[in-house]
Amino acid sequence: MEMKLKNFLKKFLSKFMKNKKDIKLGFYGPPNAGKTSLANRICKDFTGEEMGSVSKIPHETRQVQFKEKVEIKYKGKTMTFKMIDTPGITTKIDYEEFLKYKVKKKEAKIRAKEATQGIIESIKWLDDMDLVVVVLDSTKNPYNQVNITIIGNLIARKIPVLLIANKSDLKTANIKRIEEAFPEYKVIGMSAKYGKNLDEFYEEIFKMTKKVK
Ligand SMILES: Nc1nc2c(ncn2[C@@H]2O[C@H](COP(=O)(O)OP(=O)(O)OP(=O)(O)O)[C@@H](O)[C@H]2O)c(=O)[nH]1
Ligand SMILES: [Mg+2]
Repeated sequence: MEMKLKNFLKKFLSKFMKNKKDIKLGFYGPPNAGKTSLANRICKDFTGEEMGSVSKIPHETRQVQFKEKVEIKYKGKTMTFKMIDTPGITTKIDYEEFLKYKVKKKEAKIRAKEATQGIIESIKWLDDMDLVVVVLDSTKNPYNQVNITIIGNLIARKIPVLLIANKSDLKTANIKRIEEAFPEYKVIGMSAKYGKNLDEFYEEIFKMTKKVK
């Protein structure tokens, strides 16, 4: 009985005294995995607006982007999030990589510099997140230093993590490989591009909000 009363008071206070701010939901991961595509889909569904631009050229997002007051409705419940889309994290940025995409040398050098700054910003903001969605490209081997470092950092900071095995629509997608690389974490196979499995995504995000400290 005492426990029930305690829980009730906690809920009551957080609801009516506004002592709980919007949940900060971050999208993290390597470049080109589909972070912005996923964030856009959610934003568009609930606000009608997009979050940022998407491109096949890596490091399209080079600055942390915010979207405040995104009210997500799922199964009769509504929760308000502040969404944060971040620049892709990688260990090496070489301006020559951009030349392959027909970006001019001068522009490529600027992009490489901005992308490097973007990674620093992404990492700086990590501590501020309440929940983090790590978006991975499921056609790629997930077991690398960057992914392990991002996930390890989140765990050390006690920030709940959800892994997205994105691009499940592609033939070479391998969701199982991600599950096996990170067996301790929940993995959802989805396609941000085609909006596949969004329901499972919302279900899990709502569940995770209960773990927010
Ligand atoms: N086939 C397929 N392509 C996808 C999917 N999600 C994203 N893409 C494509 O992957 C590319 C990168 O998508 P973005 O959303 O820009 O990826 P990002 O993780 O934000 O990339 P950075 O901003 O560079 O870190 C684009 O060409 C997208 O159209 C998906 O589910 N399936
Ligand atoms: Mg992006």
